[in-house]
Order: sequence, then structure tokens, then C-alpha cells
Amino acid sequence: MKTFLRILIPALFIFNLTALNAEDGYRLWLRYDLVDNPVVLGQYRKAVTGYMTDGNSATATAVKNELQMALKGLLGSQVPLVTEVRKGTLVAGTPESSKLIASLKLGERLGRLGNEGYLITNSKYKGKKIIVIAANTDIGVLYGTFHFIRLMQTQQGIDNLSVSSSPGTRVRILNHWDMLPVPGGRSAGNTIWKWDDLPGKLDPRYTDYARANASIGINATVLTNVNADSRLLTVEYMEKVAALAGVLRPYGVKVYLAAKVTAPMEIGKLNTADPLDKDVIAWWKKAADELYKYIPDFGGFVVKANSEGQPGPLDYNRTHADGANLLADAVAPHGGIVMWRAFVYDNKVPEDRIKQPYNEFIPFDGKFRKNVILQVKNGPLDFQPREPFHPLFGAMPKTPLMPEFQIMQEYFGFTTHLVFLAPSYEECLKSDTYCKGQGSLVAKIIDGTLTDYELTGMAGVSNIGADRNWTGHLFGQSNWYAFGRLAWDPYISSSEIADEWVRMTFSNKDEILKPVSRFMVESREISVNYMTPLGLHHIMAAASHYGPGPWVDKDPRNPREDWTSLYYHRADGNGIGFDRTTTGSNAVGQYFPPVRDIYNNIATCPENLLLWFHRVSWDHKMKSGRTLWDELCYKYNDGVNQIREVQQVWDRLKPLLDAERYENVRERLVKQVRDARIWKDGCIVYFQTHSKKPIPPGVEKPEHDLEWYKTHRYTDIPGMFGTP
Ligand code: GCW
Repeated sequence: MKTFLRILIPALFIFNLTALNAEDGYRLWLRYDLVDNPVVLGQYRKAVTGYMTDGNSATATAVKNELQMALKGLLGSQVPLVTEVRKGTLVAGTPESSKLIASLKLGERLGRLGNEGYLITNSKYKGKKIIVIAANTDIGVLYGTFHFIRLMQTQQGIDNLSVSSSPGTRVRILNHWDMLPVPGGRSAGNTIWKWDDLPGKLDPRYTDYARANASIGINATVLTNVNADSRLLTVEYMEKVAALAGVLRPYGVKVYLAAKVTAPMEIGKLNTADPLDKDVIAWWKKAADELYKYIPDFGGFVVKANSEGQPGPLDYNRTHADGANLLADAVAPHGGIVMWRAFVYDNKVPEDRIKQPYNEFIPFDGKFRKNVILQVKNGPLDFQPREPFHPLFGAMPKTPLMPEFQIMQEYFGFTTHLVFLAPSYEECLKSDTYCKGQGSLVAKIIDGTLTDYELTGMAGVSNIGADRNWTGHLFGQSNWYAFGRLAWDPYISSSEIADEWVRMTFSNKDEILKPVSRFMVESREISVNYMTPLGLHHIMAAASHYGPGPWVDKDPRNPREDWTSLYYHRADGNGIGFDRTTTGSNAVGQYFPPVRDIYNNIATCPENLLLWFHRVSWDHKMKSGRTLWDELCYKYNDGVNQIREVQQVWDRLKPLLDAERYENVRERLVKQVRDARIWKDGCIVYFQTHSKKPIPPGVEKPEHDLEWYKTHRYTDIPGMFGTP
């Protein structure tokens, strides 16, 4: 009996622990498990023996709660909240809320940090060693607190702290592309917003959403799709939005809405939405006044207008500036802003699609109100695996521009493929536009270093959904994380971000940290290789946007030319690629010299953008000495082999990982490897019908004939758009 109990009791204990710590990914990177390095743990326990927070605001309470939770978890036992300083007290507050912090005379250093920045330093108070997290506002203290917690999660030293940090951009915003529920049945899909339960019932998940965002400095969110629903501006929805705003507010996350230009007609019963019509002007003013009654700190609107069927000012022979300024005037008295999207194109305009945003917006530089910012996708087309940077960056000195990145992997295998996107964000931010000579990086334009932009921001199309682990693929979390970190600091590198995220999410141990962060950083290039190497773009399956579709000559949703693959790759017996040089569409002309000349010349154009800018013969000699055709085949082949290697690395890590999270990724990698092969084979057999050349030696032979790839349907890929 005794022996039985001896076995049973620990077994029960272990079972319970496992149950409590279900590794379902819900905790994201905010995992506060015991520091597993005894030396580091010892140092932390000595350095932090208690914590002291002051202030009564909801944000100050959030600081207190977070510290309590984090310290208890990381250090293994309750760390007391103290009212008297003792050795090892962690003091968090503002000079207003905390007498102690006021006495440290940090004024000058804090002065430079603005409303959201913070300091973290070691100090002495009455001869006792303390750690100080200080800021000008409670929200700054919260950001500093999360930074401090991150230092412990990533096992950094905390005895010599001298951190001072403030955000590089002002509006660090998620754009959810979720739809509102459609009356009479269809659900809102995979959204975390439970619209039917609001405003009465608040899912505790909203608080964790806010915590996660605050932990990486995201301070804003657009709740629904930019293909907007005017019901959002009805009182019924304002109440729901206000309830959400109430949960997010203590964490510094402001709510914004997608506005539909025709809302005055759809819900206001006006017979026009003309931005210069006086009734329309009055309607928006009233709508904004009403919104601010419900949500006094409402952020403002994001607008997609005259793009992909969305209504806009051009329908009334007005301009984008007229449309944006109308809304800007309505929210200005309340401090709101308008983010007007530059993602516009029209198949009726006889012009290379990628040139249209630049052409449409350049004439209006300086014509927008002060509280308008243009939201510009990282590249001129549409979130493709690789694009050059958008030529609008640097070209509108009198109009603030904010980049829009896609976190949701619409063209990167949705929630099935492992693709860490920081390298693609970084590639755009570190692109040199030369708008003011060498060193005019996109990052320096959008953060105001090289411009007079008072309003700055960065938008990320969110991948957050109702899955227990938030993003479906566990590694999708890293893209949310990366976006937030870069919006705060547009200069940090992908490898730093990967390193932090792996440490916090998986482990600080080298045997996990090193291989995982390495394949994360490589994963984006791997996907480019098996999907769209050498500057290919928009050759995915129509509608679903999953899998290859270089043969797409008609989109089932709309038979427009600029939604086909043929429009973009232009392959025939002579060669492949879109001539955008001075002898072609001259899209290169939208860049500053010398960028335009570099892109324009086939000898200097980076090979990873070759087919974006050039039409190239199949026999063209590449830098490797191979022909273009052979190089293309090898790139596809490399992509498949590289993702197989990632799969092997992951499998080898199995004994070191918890079963649940290991399995989440393993199962998806199986599909990713399968579908990378389909991409490679499908593209090679299709392009071979044009090149008529043999597949070079060493490239794995395609499994099927072209017809198979053309008719293949995926039945096990969540998140895919529509069908085929
Ligand atoms: O990538 C395309 C998507 C559309 C999206 C559009 C946009 C919200 O396929 O679903 O619409 O971009 O960015 O407006």
C-alpha cells in the first residue's frame, strides 16, 4: 500500500502540473515559468526581493498584476508587494505617482522619452540597491515593465541596467481583416471578437489580447476588415465597440474602425456620399461626435476607397484628398486621425497595375489634412513573398506615410506554412530609397528621422483568430511579435527578434534556441524559393491564394486581366518576366536615382527581383553561370530541400520539446513540405511548356503532369480564401 501511494502521489502531482500547464500555446510569449538556469535564478532572486508600484489607475493596476504574475512564475515563489524600500526592491512608477521616483530626479532623462517611453536602471535609495522602472505616464511604466520581464524571460543580466527606450512610430496598429456577422446566419469566421455577446459579455481573452499587444508596444487596433461594413457606425455597434475599448484601454490599446465611404447612404439614408456635399459632411461630423460619446479616446478611421470594388470619392469625381479630408475634419476636434490606404488600382486604367498607387497619390502630396496618414503596403503590388519596396516611400515629403505589413500569411501558406516574416519587414524598412541621398532608408522616412512627419505609424494585418493558440500555426505568433517589436523599433534585426521570441516561447537553451532561430530567419527565403524565386510574383492559385497557379488566365471571381498570373509572368517561348524598365512599363521610373538605374539595368538589378523588372530570355546567363531556366529550376528545388531540412531539424528536437507544441508544428510541416513540392513541380512543369527545355540534373523530377497540378484541390488547409 505504502509503495503504491509513493508512486501514486508523485504521479498525481505530475499529472496535475501537466494539466495546469497545458502547452496549447495560449500563453504566447508571455510564459512566466521558473527560470531554468540555477545561476541566473539565484541572481534574480537576490536582485528582486519585492516590488513597489504606485498609482491607482487601471494601467497602474495592470502593472501591479503583471509584475506579481511574472515574478511569482519566474522566481518560483510569491515576491511581496512592499511599501517600504528594502534591498532588492523593484520600483515602478512615474514621478507623479511615486515619491521615490520623483526623488531620483530623472526629469531630464525622462523628458526625452515622451508619453510612452521608459527607463530601466539600477539605483540606490537610502543606501539600498533597487531597480527602477520609470516613465512619464502609467502606460510608459507598463511598457517598461514588460521590457523588464522580457529581460528575465530571456535570462539577461539585471545588475547593470541602463535601458532607455521610446517608440519609433506613434500609431502601432493591428488591422484585423475579420468580417462582422452577417444577419441570418453566416458566422464571422475565425475572429476573436464575439460580436453577438457584446457589449454585455466580455471574453477574458480580450484582456490577454491587450496584454500581449502591450508587451510588444502595439497601441492600436482596427477591429474589422478594411472592406468595411457600415453597420459599425450604428449605435448598436458603437456600444459593442465601446465595451471592447474599455477592456483594451488600460493596456494602452486604442480602438479604430474601418469606415465605409457610402455609410451616409447605407445607414444615413442620404442619396449621395459625395465628400463635398454639405449633408454628407454634416452626417460624418454627427457620426464622429456620436462615436466619441461612446469612446472618448476613439483613435479614428482606416479607409479603403476606390479599390477592389470599394466605393470612394472618385465615384463622385472627387479626389482621395477630398475623401480623406472629409473624415479627418469630422474626427479632428476629438483628436482622431484617418489612415487612408494607398492600395488602389483599377483594371480599367491602361497602366501597369503596380504603377497606379504612385500615379494616383503623388499629385496630392501636401493636400491632406494634418491628421491624415497614408497607409502604404510594403511593396507596390500586394504582399507578395518578395517585392521591391513601394516607390511612394520617400516620394511624398509633405504627406505622412505609414507602411502596412501583412502578418496574416495570405500569400505565404496561411496558417499551414512556417514562415517567419521579420526578414521581409526588415528588407522593406532597410531599403535605401535615396530620396535624400544615400542612407535614406524606408525606416528613416516613416519614423520621421528624414521627414517632417509629425504623425507616424506602422500597420500590420493581423493573423490573430479564435484558435486557442491565437494564430493556428504556433510560429504565426512570432510574426505578431515581430511586427510589434519593429513598430516600436524599426531598426532591430530579424535575428534579434527571432532570438528573443524563441527564448520566451520555447527555451533559452542553445540546443533549441540556435537551430530554431536559425531556421526562422531562413524560412522566408525558403518560401520565396519554392513559391516565387527570382522576382516572380502573383502566380498563386486564383481566389484561394494557396498553392501554385502560374497557368491562371482567368480569376473565377472576376475575369480581369490584372487578377491573372499571365499578366505578371508573361512567359512564352522566348523568355519570362515583366519588362518594367524604361523600354517597358517604366515602373523603374518611380524610384529615385540611382535605385531606378540599378533596377533598370539587367546587369545590376538584384537577381532576386530580376523577373519583377525584366523580361529575360530563357538562356540568359545568371551570376552563377547557369541559364535562367536552369537557375529557376534549381531555386525551386532548393526551396523544397530547405524546407525538408527544417522538418528534419524540428523532428530532431522532439525529445526536447513538449508534445503538444511539437505536434502543432510537425503536423503542419508535413503539409508544408508536401505543398512546397507541389509549388515547385507545378511551376516547373508549367513553365517548361514555354521554355521547352529539359529539367537540369540534380533537380528532383516532378511527380505529376501539368493537368494534375491544374486540377489539384486542397482539402486540409485552414484559412484559405474561398475555393480553388
Ligand atoms: O491582398 C488583397 C486581399 C484582399 C484585401 C486586399 C486589401 C482586404 O486578397 O482580401 O482586402 O488585398 O489589402 O485591401
